[in-house]
Amino acid sequence: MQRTEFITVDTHTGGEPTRIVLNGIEADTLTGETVREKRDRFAATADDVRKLLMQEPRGHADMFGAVPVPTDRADLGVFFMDTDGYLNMCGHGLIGVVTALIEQGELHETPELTVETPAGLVDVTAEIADGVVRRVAFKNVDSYVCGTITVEQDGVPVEARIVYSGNYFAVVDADSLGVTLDREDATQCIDPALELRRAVNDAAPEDPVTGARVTVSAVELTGGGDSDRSCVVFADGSVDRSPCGTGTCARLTLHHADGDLAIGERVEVTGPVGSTFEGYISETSVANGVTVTSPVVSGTAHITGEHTFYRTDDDTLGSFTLA
Ligand code: PYC
Repeated sequence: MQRTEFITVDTHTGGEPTRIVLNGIEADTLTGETVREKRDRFAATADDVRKLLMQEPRGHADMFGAVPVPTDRADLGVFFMDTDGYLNMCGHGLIGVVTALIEQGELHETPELTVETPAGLVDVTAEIADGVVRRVAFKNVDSYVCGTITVEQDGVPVEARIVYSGNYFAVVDADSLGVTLDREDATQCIDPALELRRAVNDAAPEDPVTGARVTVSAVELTGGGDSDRSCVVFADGSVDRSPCGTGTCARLTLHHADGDLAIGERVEVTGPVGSTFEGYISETSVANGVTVTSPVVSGTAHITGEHTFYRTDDDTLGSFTLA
């Protein structure tokens, strides 16, 4: 019997998992100049490894992962994956990766670092005390509102605001999809959110900064009266247990565009299990006539365990999801 091993350290950030792959990936599946190129090479040649570590029986329907990679452009490179594919940027994942790598001694203990993601360079600040990372803040890539789109859902018009914040989000009021943001209703958000994402992507909105066709990867349901509650649905129906890092950036960018959030003003966003991220807009600029924000979001992650996963050649079942 032949056995391949994959070593991971797992974290949760406000309840949302990140399985961080430390060892086992073949170097020739990670070639490329940029982290985006390395991710694309991995996706083309080793997607079975993503499925092995994200899907059942080693993962589960809401598993999330990150692969740290070397880079000359920053202190660290990292790309992100889920049960369905890959995201260009992930806030909860980045907080998890930085926390785990510093606490495990894999990354030099430093309060300031730059991380290259497929979406671009992200500045990270870690609060460290006695070798424990208490909080991680990241200044995201440029974020901006792409526009508003109205789609029909069950014969009713639903308004979605499209925002780029490292990933494209459709931000929608939970009421308009007929769901609540109560914790016990979180899974009821999945189907209406996926239907909305399909409808928005069929309408193919255009990115006002790059001119590219937008593909929304995540739907952020908002609401909750006075507090900023959120529930983010992504991949093929994963619900982010955390308030979602890039989703929080989308939220801040919308608040700023609506004149509800001044530069430097802080907002706390609460996710489906009650965990919170804090964020603010640090500065703005203009690109192609569009106001672009630099959102900063912070949160806390914890290591949940270390794993050595096996792939043996006599185990022919393969990886699967039961959605
Ligand atoms: O934290 O940015 C985030 C994220 C995206 C998808 C899941 N989490």
